[in-house]
Amino acid sequence: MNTYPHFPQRQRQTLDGIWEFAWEEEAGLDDLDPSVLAYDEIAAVPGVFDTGAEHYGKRGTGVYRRRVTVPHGSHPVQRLEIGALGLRGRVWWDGVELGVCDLPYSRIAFDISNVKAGDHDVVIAVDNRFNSSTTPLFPAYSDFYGYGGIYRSVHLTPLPALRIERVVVRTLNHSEGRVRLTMFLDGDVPASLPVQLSFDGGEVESLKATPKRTMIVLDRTVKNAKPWTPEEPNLHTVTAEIEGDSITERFGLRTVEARDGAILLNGKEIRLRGVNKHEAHPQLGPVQSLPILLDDLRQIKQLGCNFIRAVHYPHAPEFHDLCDRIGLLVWTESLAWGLDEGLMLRKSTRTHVIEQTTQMAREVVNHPSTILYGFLNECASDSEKTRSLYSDLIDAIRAEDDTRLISYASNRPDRDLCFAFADVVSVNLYPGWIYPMSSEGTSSVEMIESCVKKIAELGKRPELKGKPMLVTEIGACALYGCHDRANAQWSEEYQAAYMAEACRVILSDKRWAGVTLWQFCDTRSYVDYGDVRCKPRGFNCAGLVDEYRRPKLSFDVVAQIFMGTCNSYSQTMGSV
Ligand code: ADA
Repeated sequence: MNTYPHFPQRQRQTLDGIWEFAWEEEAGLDDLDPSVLAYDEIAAVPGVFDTGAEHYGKRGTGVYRRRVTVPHGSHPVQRLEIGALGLRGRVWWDGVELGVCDLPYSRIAFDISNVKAGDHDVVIAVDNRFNSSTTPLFPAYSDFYGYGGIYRSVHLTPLPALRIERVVVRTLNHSEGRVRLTMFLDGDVPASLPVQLSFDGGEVESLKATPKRTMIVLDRTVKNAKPWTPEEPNLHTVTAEIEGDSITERFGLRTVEARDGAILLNGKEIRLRGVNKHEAHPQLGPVQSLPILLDDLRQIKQLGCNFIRAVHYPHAPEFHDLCDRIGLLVWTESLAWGLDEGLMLRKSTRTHVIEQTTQMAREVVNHPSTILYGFLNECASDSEKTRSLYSDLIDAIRAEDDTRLISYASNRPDRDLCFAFADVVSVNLYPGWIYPMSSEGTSSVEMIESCVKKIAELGKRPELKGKPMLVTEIGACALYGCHDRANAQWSEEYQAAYMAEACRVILSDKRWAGVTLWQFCDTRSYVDYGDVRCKPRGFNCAGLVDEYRRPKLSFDVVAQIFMGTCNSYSQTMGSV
């Protein structure tokens, strides 16, 4: 599958496949010498080692090694790109260290100079042990599994001496097709240069451009422009060519804004019906197989969703490409789950979360599907001391991209101190299931309405007036195949009733701009860390489908409500 940006002239080699593998249960990443290890196993790349037979559930360091051949006549600067790894990695080229990768789920690239034609050795060591100093964004208590391995593809690309790194396409007017193109050059950038430009593979415009600080900014109108919407996900491409390099970026013409409590897409109010989605599979872990990913998105469409909250880290480029293509709106989020004040105040946390969030915004900027950026899920947003991190993150995103809405999901709405910074107020609520707990004699399902109504009152606060409000998480668990006629907790009937009531209450109240149910599919979580009651089988079982994507009762119930054919559990039961 073609991911964007795409560089038609670059001879990119994929390094995916079977690599040699060494398993080091004791050695830490920082004192590892890859030249003395016994590579007596093999492993798939991309792939994680802790879901497979050999090292299932183990924590330690997996060391991947392979030989790569650089062809004759190749450029001497080669870019080694690792789509993502976790939890922390260290990389060597011909025995020389290239660097460390501290950001799980983020792309990392090393530009290697003076590379000669012939064979070279690449080693990638990955440690999946939790470490609050080196990997503060992934605490051991995170309610999703901290997988170990190489999550996404690895590539080696020769870089031309003068190159186009990316072109940012900003919609100026979606109906007229007016766009602003910002082209970023790198390498030996001259004072002026010829550029060829074309949209949708059509007529080529030749121009002489004068870069300013390695950037070329051009306003253009796309011929036969069609706006992008979830119903009609029309896409366009722009190709820019310079001597020795070219780039194709895909984009959609659409605008998004927040006004009078509503989210507007292309100037029209849109209400979001969605699910939270992790990158997770029992055997593949976070590795995205295209058939499974595509089918996940099809199932989400079948649910009647127009929106996905992609939790709790930056998702794969293929995910964004497919959402653009099939018309699903997206909340794109950086890593940080439930950090307390102490963790948030660490310098490394600040550096890591700002770096990852900035990179995330840069990488999804041309995807029309992403309408919202998020960060710091359920962190300490009720502390005076952490407020600056929220505003700094918002500034960092805006510096990359000021065309999308920014929010974060709070689990402490009544005492949150940072909502005013965000464009959209987002709350995670689990009435009667996690918090607030139900009082004696009240069922959790009965609690939903009063709790959701109470939180909606937040919108009356003067500093939040006019901001759209979202319920970014609400839901309850069910064990696939567990049934009970009295709707006992953990049964599919209980979950279906809970989800249906949540949808009914939120969607019938115009104060909410939408809802994302927790969650699309069951996902592996920690297996032994406190709170075992919530994690039978070591899974978060709140999925509308289980981990193999088998629909639970709640799937059809939610689909009927989201499609507008029913609005309560009892109505849906007549036809399920
Ligand atoms: C939180 C969190 C989710 C999930 C959920 C749950 O709200 O944001 O990632 O852990 O709770 O099911 O407990």
